[in-house]
Amino acid sequence: MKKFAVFSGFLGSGKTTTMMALTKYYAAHYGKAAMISNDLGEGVTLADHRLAQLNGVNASEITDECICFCHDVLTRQLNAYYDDGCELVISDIPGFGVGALEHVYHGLTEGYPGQFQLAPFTVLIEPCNAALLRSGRESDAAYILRAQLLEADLIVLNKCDLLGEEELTADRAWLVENYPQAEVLAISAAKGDGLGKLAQALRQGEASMRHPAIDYDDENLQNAMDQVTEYYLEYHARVCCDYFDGTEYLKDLAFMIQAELQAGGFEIPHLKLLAWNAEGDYAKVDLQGVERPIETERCFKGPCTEISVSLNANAVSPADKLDAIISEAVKVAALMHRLDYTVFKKECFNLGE
Ligand SMILES: Nc1nc2c(ncn2[C@@H]2O[C@H](COP(=O)(O)OP(=O)(O)OP(=O)(O)O)[C@@H](O)[C@H]2O)c(=O)[nH]1
Ligand SMILES: [Mg+2]
Repeated sequence: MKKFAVFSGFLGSGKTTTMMALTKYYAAHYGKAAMISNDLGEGVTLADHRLAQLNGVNASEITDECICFCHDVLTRQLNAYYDDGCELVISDIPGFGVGALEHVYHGLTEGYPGQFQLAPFTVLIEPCNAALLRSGRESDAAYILRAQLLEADLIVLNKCDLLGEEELTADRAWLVENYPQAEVLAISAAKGDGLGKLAQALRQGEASMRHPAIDYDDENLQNAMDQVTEYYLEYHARVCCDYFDGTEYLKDLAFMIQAELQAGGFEIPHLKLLAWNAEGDYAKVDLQGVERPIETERCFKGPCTEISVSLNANAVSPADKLDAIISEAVKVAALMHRLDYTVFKKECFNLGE
């Protein structure tokens, strides 16, 4: 079996967490599987890919370009995995993902007929965004979420550990009623709930290869993309004396970025802060909105003397403002924790360009 699945979904819906959990689950229950992290940063190692590596997942990355437009690179990576005995490969998609059904699934079918079996086109959604859609409130985010779900053969309601039984039933029923073309599954990637059903759906199901009625040139979509800045920063930090708490350092950094973005009236759909040391221990802190709490996915097991840091963000903010806010926060957090740091890579660009 040479199965390929694209995981689409809004920033922070849990694509990377689900791909990591599913790749491991699949390997434990069926056979070899692999995941690809895809994002637009040029010459960077994506935080998502580094996280997958730190978790021991069979993983690779495609950077610089969306897999929508580099089928040669994608097919080379897929074939290398299948030659290595993989049965299932999953990739996510950069930005908002809208259009991936057309560009990736239809593009591969036309350009490489019969080479790959395409799994149901999968779209993840998290509970707060299901609630946004159910509320009927209009926004750029609501527009994008609806466009994503229209492409879905399989809708995965993730983070169900955050929902009570009643809310879960209501969200699921709403998705089934409004997106009748798709199968709906509820999972918690973080807790590992529902992975068996998801693995089965990808193994046994097939892509419908529909052409949903989405206007990909719609100005709502272009407007939304024009407002988003992508940010990639990689640096190494070393404490000047003694040791420091690497997890608290990441939380302080996230807190300062959050406060400054909020003060400026900006929004941050997803900020990822990943730090690791030479022993392979790591910490991960996420922020998914100026008004949401900072989440600590994992802490360092002990004190640190030096760490490598990968910061990736998508923010609704002009590029120069975001750069100024993050650069200042990194400087102040270093002073607070008595760190010397060296930046290796910084990239900051508008998603709509
Ligand atoms: N409570 C809970 N949190 C989750 C779950 N899955 C993911 N998360 C958290 O949600 C945040 C975002 O998860 P990611 O997997 O990074 O989301 P993503 O879709 O890959 O995000 P982008 O790469 O920005 O598009 C992280 O803090 C995860 O730990 C889940 O099942 N339950
Ligand atoms: Mg991700």
